[in-house]
Amino acid sequence: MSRLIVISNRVTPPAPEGAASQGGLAMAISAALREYSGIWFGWSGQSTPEFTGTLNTQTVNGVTVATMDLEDQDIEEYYNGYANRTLWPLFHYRIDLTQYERSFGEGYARVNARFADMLAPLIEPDDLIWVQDYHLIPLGRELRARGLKNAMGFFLHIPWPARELILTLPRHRQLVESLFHYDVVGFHTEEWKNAFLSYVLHDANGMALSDGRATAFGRTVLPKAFPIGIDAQGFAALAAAPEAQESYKRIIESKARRKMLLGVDRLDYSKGIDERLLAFERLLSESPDLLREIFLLQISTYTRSEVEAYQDMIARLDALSGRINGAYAEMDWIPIRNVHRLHARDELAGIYRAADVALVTPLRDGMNLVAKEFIAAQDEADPGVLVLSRFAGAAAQMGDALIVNPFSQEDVADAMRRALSMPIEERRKRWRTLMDGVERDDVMAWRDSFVAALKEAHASGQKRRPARIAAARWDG
Ligand code: ADQ
Repeated sequence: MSRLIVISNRVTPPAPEGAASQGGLAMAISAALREYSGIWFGWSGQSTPEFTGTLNTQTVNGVTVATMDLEDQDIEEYYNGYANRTLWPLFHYRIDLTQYERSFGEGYARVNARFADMLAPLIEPDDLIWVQDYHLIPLGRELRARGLKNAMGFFLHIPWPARELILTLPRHRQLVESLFHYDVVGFHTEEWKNAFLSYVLHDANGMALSDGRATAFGRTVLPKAFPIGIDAQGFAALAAAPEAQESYKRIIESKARRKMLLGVDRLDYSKGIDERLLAFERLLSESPDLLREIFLLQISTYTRSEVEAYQDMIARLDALSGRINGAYAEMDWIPIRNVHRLHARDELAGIYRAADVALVTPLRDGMNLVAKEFIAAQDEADPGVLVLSRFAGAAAQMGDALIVNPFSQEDVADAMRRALSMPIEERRKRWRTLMDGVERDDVMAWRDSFVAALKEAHASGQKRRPARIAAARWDG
């Protein structure tokens, strides 16, 4: 069997069960690699004043991880710069927050070339190469320029934006052209894939072929939707295990028979946390009968602390929840529990299980794994209700959730009201359909369908590539 080489910006070795949680992407990659021999390659998360070019290799829980440190300037220009100040906000429709700086583009190109230099010697001809996410779009092109002819796929974990937005990016053509050096480019949904195709057809003079592939820039690629999932059975078992019982019991006791609405997010402007709190405030103001009967547990963890757009988010969230609590709290009831703690997986599973309603209301999200984890953690005899944004990729698969427009406080408040009073039969029926989908389209299915498409596209495509690939410029 071919080895699977997974490359992502950050490599976080698989955590032992129950340890502090990894992010969504890390969870998915650990699960994907567990059954394949191969390597997980990427940045260690550490920095050095100068780039050392040293590779650290270790095997953790059956997964071989190879990491390198980056230098301080790389982190500033590539990670905090092009990745998180340019591409992340742009791809999440926040051009007001998007920064376009030439030095960011140069750093992005330099780090992708470093990844290719360090990775290329580890690759064997039969290896399947699977590059993850927006940090590494040009990596395939860099590897091809170093002579690699392997099957090579790319998966984008965030939305692909509308073409009107991506046209604001200097050197957008170059970014898209890079994707045509892969055999397969994966997206979470048809919507993101179609947005990519729209650029290819209208702005790159490309064509969509009848077999699903697209041509442009003299090359052919297969763009395809592969919705990511979770380890559904593993997570469901975790939620029912004794370790999860502890957090479950703590919540049940502290609920004092009140109903709990739950939000769990990385603290990010794309997740719509402020808007959710405002919708909750609206619910309190419109439904006096619910006062003292409900509360919102909002768990949000701080990330990307070096990027300005994130720095005032905690203060804003604390001020907003403080204001709402000040207006509505009584001596023995607080409407919002505002928590910034990172929870262990089992603890989190117990919290999901104890919730009556989950509020997953991002303004824009590639998929959103919290929605799937919440469903997997429920007790089937008494399941909670999922309120889900139509702008999360997950909405394309989870139509039995209460689908809302997160920009409308009225819409979200109405959905909260409906969720809180939903009869048990309807809750069970909706949950069953959602759980069937979460189990069927799990992370193993995601991995297997991507790898199968990659093998097939590579075998049938065997691309004609020019012998020499011209050097790319990213300083525009
Ligand atoms: P993220 O933006 O990180 O992922 P998401 O898919 O919701 O978003 O994953 C978050 C993960 O972090 C979940 O597994 C969740 O359990 C965990 N988490 C969040 N807060 C936590 C806390 N306080 N304690 C413990 N764990 C916590 C990106 C994209 C998404 C896409 C994923 C996977 O932005 O759209 O779904 O990649 O492709």
